[in-house]
Amino acid sequence: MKFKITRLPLYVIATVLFGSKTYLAYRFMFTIELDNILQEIILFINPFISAFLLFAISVWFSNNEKQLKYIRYSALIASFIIFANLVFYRQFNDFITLPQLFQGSNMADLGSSILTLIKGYDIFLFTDVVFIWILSKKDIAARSVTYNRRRKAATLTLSLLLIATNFLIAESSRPQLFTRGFDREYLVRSIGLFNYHIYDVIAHSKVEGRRAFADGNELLEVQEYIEENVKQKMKSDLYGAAKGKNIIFINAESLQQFVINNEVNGEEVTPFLNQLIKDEDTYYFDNFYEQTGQGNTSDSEFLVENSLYPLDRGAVFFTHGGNEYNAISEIIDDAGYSSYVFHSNNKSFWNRDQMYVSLGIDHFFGEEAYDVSEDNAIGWGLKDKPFFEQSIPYLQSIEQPFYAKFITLTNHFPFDMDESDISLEPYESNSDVLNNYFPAVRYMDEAIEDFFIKLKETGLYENSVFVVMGDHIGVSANHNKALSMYLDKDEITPIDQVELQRVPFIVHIPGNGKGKVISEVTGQIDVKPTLLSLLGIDAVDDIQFGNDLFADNRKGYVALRNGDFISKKFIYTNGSCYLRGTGELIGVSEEKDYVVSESEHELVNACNEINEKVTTELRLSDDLIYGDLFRFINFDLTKKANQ
Ligand code: GP9
Ligand code: MN
Repeated sequence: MKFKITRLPLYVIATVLFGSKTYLAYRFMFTIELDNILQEIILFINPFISAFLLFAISVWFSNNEKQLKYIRYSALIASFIIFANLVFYRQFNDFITLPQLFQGSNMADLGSSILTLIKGYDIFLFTDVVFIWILSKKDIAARSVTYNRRRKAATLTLSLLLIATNFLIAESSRPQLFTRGFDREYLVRSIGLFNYHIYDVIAHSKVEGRRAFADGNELLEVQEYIEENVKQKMKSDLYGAAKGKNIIFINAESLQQFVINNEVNGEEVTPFLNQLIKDEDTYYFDNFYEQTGQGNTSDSEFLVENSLYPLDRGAVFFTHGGNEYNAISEIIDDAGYSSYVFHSNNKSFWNRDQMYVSLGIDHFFGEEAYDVSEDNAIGWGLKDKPFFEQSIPYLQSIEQPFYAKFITLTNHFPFDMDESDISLEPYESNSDVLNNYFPAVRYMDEAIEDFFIKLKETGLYENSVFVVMGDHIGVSANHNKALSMYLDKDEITPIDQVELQRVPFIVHIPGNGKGKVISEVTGQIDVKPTLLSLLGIDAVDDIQFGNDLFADNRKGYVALRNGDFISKKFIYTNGSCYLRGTGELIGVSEEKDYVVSESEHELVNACNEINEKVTTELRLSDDLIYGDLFRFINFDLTKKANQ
């Protein structure tokens, strides 16, 4: 019998078309990294296997028309899922998770950003659908199949066997793949987008179940771990240095450390912050890491307020916005502090309105507190200069002492600026995102400077302590080529990638006079205990994972949300451990599978030891959140008992 395309049933044609399309999308539209030939192969086969599973179901429809209808609609819906993931990926460099789907308000608020994330050539994702659609309408008899029970069962068995093979190769190429859910790119690369989504749905239902089954007994392990591994015995010299003073916390949107003391076109990017850092009243941490996950700004807020890790999936502000917490605002309440957040964006963005109540924040000055017009807004809201300016009267009117957090917004992806606000020429490279990042950062720098000037005029300056912190990276790995050019490097190595996660952390204490640059490895998890110590507040029974940055006996490492970590000696990333400083790879890894010497063996052990702690710490923090375990502790009682 001669092979004739006209004889092929639609479910087979659809498998080939949709499979090829999906492969091309993975390969050329997403920037999925492929390290070896096995990964190339697995990425190539999984789209066809998933497509076969999807379309082969159609043979069970005995009505031929319904069979074809199922194929065309499933092709359309599945294509849309790829498209939605692609748009999301361009923004977050990650794939959609189920909790994120419930962040509909965020998606809607993306506004101008979302348009920049959709490209004309995305239409390619629907070309196969058009073909499938036309074929499904033409020759119904030729395109549909009428199988007997045995053939139906055989088709199903074949698709399940293919999937099982796919899963087996995936699991053997990276053991524990299915237990380490945070490695989403690896999951998609190995089992495909659709199977990943199924995996995600199952994982999410488990999360819901965990809260229902938690009974508080899990707290014991957490408390023991903290007692042994986190708690510092000594107080710092700066303990109480801000007692009774206001705290003015500036959450600087997308501010990365590499712009500090750096130049573009021969001009400083952040002249004000550079000068602030040099000030004798300023402590500047230049090895301070952001530890956020998918929740971006909200994750950085979560870290700061609770000194707990954000979740590995979704934004904890959304998924666990109704939990009990023991946040800064709740603790300092007893010392007579009230707490406020200023941020000129929709109040429900990141579910802040709900989460701030859970965190014990007294008042949230959101968008409606500001006079926002076409002239003074860009991107998602009010520009930073009018934002700070309009915040001053509020700040003057609230009762002191206060803890006030200001969340800036202008320096946000895609870093669009009005011509009149640009005072630093953009960089020149193949990435507009990086190019425009610099003038946007400069604008924020100027806005913060103006804010300081105004605060000095109002007299609030002397009686306040200032913190400036970058919330998370602004320029993602998608712009590495341009970044390497700017940073004068041949390429961005895995170590560079980790180091790019550094953000500025600045503590300015007017009148202190002992400021300096502190280069210890530190991170956002450490902010809460540091602030409490500055205020001279003991939260002895607090359950948290950070250290006072000014005191000794710190943990000595910073865990990133994906399980990577940085310690004095090591940088651990992508499953490999490197010596910090030299960048030398140590121990067994995918790239190097032998141990050279006795001393290297010791290093491997030391690195493994930290790795174990990091894994435990992230797990315990997740347990606290998933089980909503704080509901089993009455911190007021423990506080009283300690008085
Ligand atoms: C939105 C602002 C920026 O209100 O916090 O959000 P991001 O995308 O950086 O999380
Ligand atoms: Mn942000």
